[in-house]
Amino acid sequence: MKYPKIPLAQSILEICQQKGVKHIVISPGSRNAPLTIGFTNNPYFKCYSIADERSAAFFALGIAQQIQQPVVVVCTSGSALLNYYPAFAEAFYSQIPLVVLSADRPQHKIDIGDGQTIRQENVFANHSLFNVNLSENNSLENDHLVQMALHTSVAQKGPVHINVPFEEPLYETVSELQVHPNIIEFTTEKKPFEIDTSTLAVWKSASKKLVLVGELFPNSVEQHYLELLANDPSVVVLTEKTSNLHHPTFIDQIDTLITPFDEADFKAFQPEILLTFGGMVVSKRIKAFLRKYKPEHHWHIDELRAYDTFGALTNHFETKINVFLSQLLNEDTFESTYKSSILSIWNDRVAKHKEYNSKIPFSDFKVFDFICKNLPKNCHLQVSNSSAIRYIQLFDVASSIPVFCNRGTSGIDGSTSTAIGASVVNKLPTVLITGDIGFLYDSNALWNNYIPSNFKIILINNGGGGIFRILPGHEETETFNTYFETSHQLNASHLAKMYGLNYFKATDETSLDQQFSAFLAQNEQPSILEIFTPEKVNDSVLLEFFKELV
Ligand SMILES: Cc1ncc(C[n+]2csc(CCOP(=O)(O)OP(=O)(O)O)c2C)c(N)n1
Repeated sequence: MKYPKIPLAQSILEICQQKGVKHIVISPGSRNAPLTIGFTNNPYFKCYSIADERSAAFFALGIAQQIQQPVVVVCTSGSALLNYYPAFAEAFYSQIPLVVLSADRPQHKIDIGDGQTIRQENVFANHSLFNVNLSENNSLENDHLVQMALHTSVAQKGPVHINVPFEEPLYETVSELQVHPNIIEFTTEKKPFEIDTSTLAVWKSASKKLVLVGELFPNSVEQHYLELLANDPSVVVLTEKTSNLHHPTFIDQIDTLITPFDEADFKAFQPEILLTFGGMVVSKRIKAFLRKYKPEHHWHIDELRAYDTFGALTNHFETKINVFLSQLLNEDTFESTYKSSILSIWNDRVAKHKEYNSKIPFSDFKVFDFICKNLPKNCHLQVSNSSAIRYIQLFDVASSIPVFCNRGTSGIDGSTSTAIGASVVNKLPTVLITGDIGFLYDSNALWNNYIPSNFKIILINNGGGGIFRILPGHEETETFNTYFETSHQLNASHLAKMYGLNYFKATDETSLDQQFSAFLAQNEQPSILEIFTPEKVNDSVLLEFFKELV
């Protein structure tokens, strides 16, 4: 086998292999040549070449999101590294183990006028769980730090940065490994958890308990506990599409339920206990409600972090969700009308929703209704920001379909790259639903040789950032069109042609119906279905929906 001659590079490669890191996403450059040569010459590693570092990092994020194991991105020195930042921040807030390996010049060559050189050390410090600045010579300390970084990305769930100085010559190789890093076995201490009797007493005595679930990996909670929650008349469970948690009595369309609420409804809905788990919550309305009508107790369950999202956090239970629920829940039920009264409102909303769907014109709303009804049951869904993920919340999605979205920072800068990364390691075919601005923003995602032939993009082209028409403050002015909506006449047909993707197009219900089945049936090449919706109709259809729910 061929190894890079530089011992520091050899050590890093050895450690990655011994620690089971498999997926390596490499962007081109010279300074990183020792790592690139090493990774690509070892068949143990699955290497990907992606030129655009912003896309490369989101692609890696998509892989790591699915396998929940560290994925390494490797780049050269200079601004290349800074292009990792959007995905790095997303990994931080979405708790995804992304490992950045950046090649650098030795420190004495920084800020002396050398080319392609910037201050790389600790450049992601604000969002990094662990920063390592290796020294040029191979050492025990370097080995230790690299392993600490990999370990931290898993144990603390998030991104880490390893900066590696290399001096020229960079391309020389040897046939024998010269280093044998000392591999450390990290033992993660499992903190025993025991629920205290006062918590149990509070839970038992409360008649209004609201469970709100944020972003969660599928199958994170045992079905038995979901049943116990579902059977308790004092418990209402609110989920989102990204919660990936399902039960017929859980309400998964939060905004549909609460948008029409008046003061009295909100007061009646105000919980005594708010129990939360999972990551980011999409619904702005539930946040506004709980910030105003604060629960007496807000308990959050997470082994690592608890955000005080509603300004009401009283307890952070640092344990696994299943462990906590196993100690909290039992077959006892309590007398309460909390759930039944909410479910009766909910059933009414469902009926009104159905009625509304049947009478509206072709629009984003109608299109999302169609897509959610017609998605294949055995796919994996990736959704972009921002109105796409909000629309999806308003419809039923089959429980067999896992849903993911970059909600850590809610960026529009990497949804397509993330979806492609996820599709590469996913057993299920991946479908991305995206808006036009997000799609155009990340069009370099398609500059990628690894897109599976059954990967599909549903692109909803409403001529700009449709979200801004929905948000308060929308006025039909030139300033709005130019600076908020960024209105345009572009379409994806040329990009599809350039990147060798099948292209389908729909402009109304009939063509959508016809094109959708053709789009799904075709698996020889990745495909785009671009659906053109009327820019100026979409917002009124959505706003009217909320009005007609009452
Ligand atoms: C990197 C980044 N820049 C800007 C924003 C602000 N932003 C949120 S949504 C959006 C427009 C999205 O438009 P599009 O992708 O067409 O989706 P639509 O809202 O029309 O569904 C923008 C610019 C962001 N979230 N991320």
